[in-house]
Amino acid sequence: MEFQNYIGGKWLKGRSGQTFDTINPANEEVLAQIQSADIADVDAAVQAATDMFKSWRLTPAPLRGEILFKVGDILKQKKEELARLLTQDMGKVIAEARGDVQEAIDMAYYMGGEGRRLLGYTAPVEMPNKFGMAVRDPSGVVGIITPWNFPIAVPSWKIFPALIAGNTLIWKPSPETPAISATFVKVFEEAGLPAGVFNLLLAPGADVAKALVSHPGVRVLSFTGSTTTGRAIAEEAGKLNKKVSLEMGGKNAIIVLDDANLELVTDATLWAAFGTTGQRCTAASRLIVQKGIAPKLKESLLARTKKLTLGDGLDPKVDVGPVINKTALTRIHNYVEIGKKEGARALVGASAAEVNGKGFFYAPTLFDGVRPGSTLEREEIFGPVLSIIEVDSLEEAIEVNNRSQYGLSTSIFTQDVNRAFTAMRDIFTGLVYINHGTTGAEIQFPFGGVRGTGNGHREAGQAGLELFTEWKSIYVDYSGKLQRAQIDNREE
Ligand code: UN1
Repeated sequence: MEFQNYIGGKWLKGRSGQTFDTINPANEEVLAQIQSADIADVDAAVQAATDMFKSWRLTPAPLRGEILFKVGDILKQKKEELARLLTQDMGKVIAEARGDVQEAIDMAYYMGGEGRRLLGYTAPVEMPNKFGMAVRDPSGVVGIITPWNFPIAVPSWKIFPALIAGNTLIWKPSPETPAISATFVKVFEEAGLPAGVFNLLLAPGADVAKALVSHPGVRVLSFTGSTTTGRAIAEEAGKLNKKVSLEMGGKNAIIVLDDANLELVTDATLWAAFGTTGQRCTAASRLIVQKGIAPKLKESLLARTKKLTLGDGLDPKVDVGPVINKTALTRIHNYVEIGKKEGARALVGASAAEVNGKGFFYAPTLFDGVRPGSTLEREEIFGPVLSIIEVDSLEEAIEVNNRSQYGLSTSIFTQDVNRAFTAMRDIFTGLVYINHGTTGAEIQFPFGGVRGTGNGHREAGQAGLELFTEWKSIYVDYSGKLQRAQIDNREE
């Protein structure tokens, strides 16, 4: 297979003349060859998006919505095909890959419906014979930079609201998942999205993304990825006065109180910690457990973790797929070694795993005796490693949770409604779950985090429109005379 860049409605070899490969992490075989874009392609893509903005912005939003509905329909038809390619491109198990595609289908229809809403508002004004309203304008040309862990779902949170609001865009997906990214773009082409509205650049390394970030023609940037990259983007974007949304690291916790349902907690924890091989922004990597239930919970988690089947995600019997690449394998193992040195005890896992002698597999790992403040407790590992931290009370659990430099998702298990509501009030993260693990956000609610996780923006839901629209307040004075706001029409 070969994939190319999509600029101004044409599939093109990159101007760099170079190619790179995408590897299936389950068997290390080359899945596809990719034509690599370079900086000149960034200029061409921004030019195409800029030219097309003039007419796309004026296309009535309900008609833009109809194209998005069509995208949703095609995604639905091709769900299985896309899911299989997604699994081969990045490794997640097939059931999760279907979920990844489903999230895009949900978003296509949700934002398609926004074509007949995109609500602004009117409000009373203080002068007679005057009218006031606030409407949403598109922001302009948008640059979208996304990671490999949700190669369809996460881009969808950005692409669909950007398009429905009348923006044009350039998408630079992760070089780890170019095959599924290009295949996704083909769906928009098939749905009849006009040429130049949606442009795709595929490239390894940071040059193309950097050129996109600093390009004067790009007004808005939406980024999901590492904290280091996100901060660098924000600095550059700040200098250029761009609007930028960042969605970065997490160190999500599941809090378990003594009265929790043990079986439910075990199911939910395994899913949140080891689903997607721990490579979710929302993955649970800390288990903050009240001391009374800790021995039983450890026992049940240990027994169930040992039973997890690792392997190629296309095999429906497999629970845990590979991690994305060799570098990830090494990084995860380094963290495990640091954890041991800092005195935590590995109950299971703690090494790379052997699966047919191929692929990048790491054994799901449980660490006991993890101290608040230690490396395992603080840093995002982005792999199948769960750290167990024991606490005495709900208050202590919340304190440990909120001390994290990140603040994306926290869940709590308790059957006591008073404690559940206390937790809802006092947990400071963008997502809070009661009696469910840390993952599983639905697209109609805002997604994002506080502290080091983000920079105050939210994706998805109605909140997801904010980045891609500019409020325009319009006043119409039909009195035929000068009426000064705050001054005229007053008694004093
Ligand atoms: C991510 O964690 O990287 O909430 C995105 C979930 C998915 C999306 C997760 N709907 O787990």
